[in-house]
Amino acid sequence: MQNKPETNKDISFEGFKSEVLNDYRIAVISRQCSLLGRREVLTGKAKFGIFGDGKEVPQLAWAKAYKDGDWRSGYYRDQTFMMAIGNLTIEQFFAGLYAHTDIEADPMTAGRQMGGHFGTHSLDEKGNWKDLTAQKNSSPDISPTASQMPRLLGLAQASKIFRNVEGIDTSGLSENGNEVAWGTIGNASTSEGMFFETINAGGVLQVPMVVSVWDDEYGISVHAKHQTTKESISEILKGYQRDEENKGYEIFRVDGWDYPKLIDTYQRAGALARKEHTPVLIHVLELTQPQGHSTSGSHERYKSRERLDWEKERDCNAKMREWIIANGLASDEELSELERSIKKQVREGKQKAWNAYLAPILQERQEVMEILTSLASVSNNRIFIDKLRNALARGNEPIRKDVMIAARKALRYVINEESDEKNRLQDWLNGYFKKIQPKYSSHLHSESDKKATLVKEIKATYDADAPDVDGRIIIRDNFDVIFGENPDALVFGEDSGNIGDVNQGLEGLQEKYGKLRIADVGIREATILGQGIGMAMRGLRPIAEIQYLDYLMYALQLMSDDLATVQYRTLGRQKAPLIVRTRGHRLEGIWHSGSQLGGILNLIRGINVLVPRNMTKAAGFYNTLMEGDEPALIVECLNGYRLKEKMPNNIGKMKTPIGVVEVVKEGTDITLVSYGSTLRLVEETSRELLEVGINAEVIDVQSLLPMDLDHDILKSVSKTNRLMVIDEDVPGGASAYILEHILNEQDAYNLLDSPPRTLTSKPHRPAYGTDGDYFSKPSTEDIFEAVYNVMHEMSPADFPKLR
Ligand SMILES: Cc1ncc(C[n+]2csc(CCOP(=O)(O)OP(=O)(O)O)c2C)c(N)n1
Ligand SMILES: [Mg+2]
Repeated sequence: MQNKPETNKDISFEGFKSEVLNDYRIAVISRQCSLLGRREVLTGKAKFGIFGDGKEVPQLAWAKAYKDGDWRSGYYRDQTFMMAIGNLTIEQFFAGLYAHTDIEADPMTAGRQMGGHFGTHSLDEKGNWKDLTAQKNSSPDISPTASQMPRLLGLAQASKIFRNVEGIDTSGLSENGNEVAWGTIGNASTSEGMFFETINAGGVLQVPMVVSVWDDEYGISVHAKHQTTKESISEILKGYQRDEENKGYEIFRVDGWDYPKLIDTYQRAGALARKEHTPVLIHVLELTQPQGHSTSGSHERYKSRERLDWEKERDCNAKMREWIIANGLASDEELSELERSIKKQVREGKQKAWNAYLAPILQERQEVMEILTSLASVSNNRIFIDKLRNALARGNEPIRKDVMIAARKALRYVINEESDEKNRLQDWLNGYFKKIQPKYSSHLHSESDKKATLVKEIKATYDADAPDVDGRIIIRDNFDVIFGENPDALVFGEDSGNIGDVNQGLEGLQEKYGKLRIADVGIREATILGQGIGMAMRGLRPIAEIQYLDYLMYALQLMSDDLATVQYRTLGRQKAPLIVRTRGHRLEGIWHSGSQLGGILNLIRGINVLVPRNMTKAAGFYNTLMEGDEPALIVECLNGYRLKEKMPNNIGKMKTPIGVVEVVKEGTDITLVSYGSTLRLVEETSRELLEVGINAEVIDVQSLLPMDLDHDILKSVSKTNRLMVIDEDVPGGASAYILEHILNEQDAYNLLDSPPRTLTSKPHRPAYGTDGDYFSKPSTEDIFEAVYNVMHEMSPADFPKLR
């Protein structure tokens, strides 16, 4: 057996043969799923299909090198791999395609993501860790191409931390850091900046990651000549190849149809990464797309006849079939028989998945039809209700939307009627929303008993002679306690290690806790974020530091697309309780005083956004988050590190509650709502306002997401009947977000005696220098005059025009 893969040397011929045939079986099942999957979309049963056809064989080889405890971060072509590691059945494949909302039927995403987005369960339904070392793990896929790369870096780095940091309880999480993180990416997606950023960072960090590039020469219709210099990613990454003098990558090139060589390559890559923590790149060439890119179009439109013929000839499954016959492992007839039986198996699996998907909806439809029948019998609008009922009855394959349309529209025909049947319909609808809406909306935040908002407040306490210290001392000493008490906690960012961050909030901690836990990293915000996501998914407690809020923009796409959706897109079966630490608000100039919170808030629903006004509050937030299981962004006040605060005597213990506001000054005339650095100005102004007889109540929001769960702002407005929201974001930014919450969520409108106002910065970026700041952002004079004007409008006699 000339071509027999080396790694299988010690198994018998029969054993080898059956392993090969089993692989071929999986390849054919996967292909058949792709073929039928496309048909399901074209006949309207599923909405969209993107499949793994043409990429089957390398994934079989990869699966052989994949061990329990390993992690995947890949993309939509990986169905064969998921099947080969035993994590995707035929029924589950189709359940995902149909958007079956039952997590048992579609364990990948409970119908929330289109098919082809894979993942495994790290948590049980209560949010407790499963034994990750006893299962094959996959992080949950997302659609933006290359966004799987930064997370891959973190998944791999976790192994390095588990292997090299003392004192971490690794049970159920790691076996001495032996786990490899395997990434996959399409050839075209390597054009993304995040790919290159991750490759560079992986080489610097020397972490066990193996990146496979599935190269089919295309990215939808765009050929490699428009994507990649020299049309070859391994060619241009040659400089990363390690040698005697320098660490780097091991780079392999292998054809995607060459089964024995693929097995050999993946075994070598896995061993290298696992043992030495050397990163590896495998460029898998000559792959194809038998059905084109996705169900959205046909590749005949943009591929030449020659290319299409070439793809037919290079089809990896066909090549594997030839190889099996040429090596005497099975005959043509035997394989044909196998293929026939698989076709039947896939057809049956598909039908089972469809029936299971449809069954609850048919039941729900039945309920509505019965209610509508009886409603029609007592209604004056019988004809119209019957019409709705009959339309609903007609379809063989109803969806929930059809059921809802009939039920909700029917209600309109009985607006002016009273009957038991109408009550029944109303009850049914209300009950239905209660039951069904969570299938589409639950788990934006954790629903476990470690939910961040469940962590109880512990106020900072003080000795009678508590000294005033710089704010940064409080944050530093608090981090000291966090790292002392939590061996699994670590922080990394630009300048975070050696000098202990640009404001010395981590001063001296690297010496104490080591370079792996208090780490300097390159200037690469997206992969700093990715490191955090990956490590948090594996059970560590990372704090990713982004030097300034202004530069969060580089990481924001991943916060939005990946971090914020982890719980949601897995129905709570994975989590990434990453803390993103940054500093912002007032300093100097366009890119060092940003406060772009409106944009941030609206992009990262699912992440807690915390804006403490001082370092004691900030420290308390870190302590709260360490006890919870949710991700968060903490924006410290950039101008607060040198301001004096009293030193609490319960550093490391105090906890700032999440979703709770604080009334920092009581008053009766108007409620002023603010946060962060601006809050200090509002507080200052509120004292000046007293001098002209205006007694304002000042509220620190401090937690923007979630916000004021107890509706304390409403309580304040019910007393003052006037409201102003003040911040340093642009008009329509975070102030509008806060106002919307107070008006819609808290229903404050009826309590107001004056129009609610916002006071914000100018719509442009803040100009440089003290005067630049003064004319760009709200000053105490601006706040004073704006509040005064509200009082003037209310009573010009008591408050004559100021200017
Ligand atoms: C950031 C981003 N841009 C565009 C898309 C739309 N899109 C989806 S797949 C794809 C092509 C990817 O090609 P390649 O990486 O070679 O993977 P292949 O599908 O060929 O396996 C594009 C442009 C996307 N999903 N994400
Ligand atoms: Mg491609």
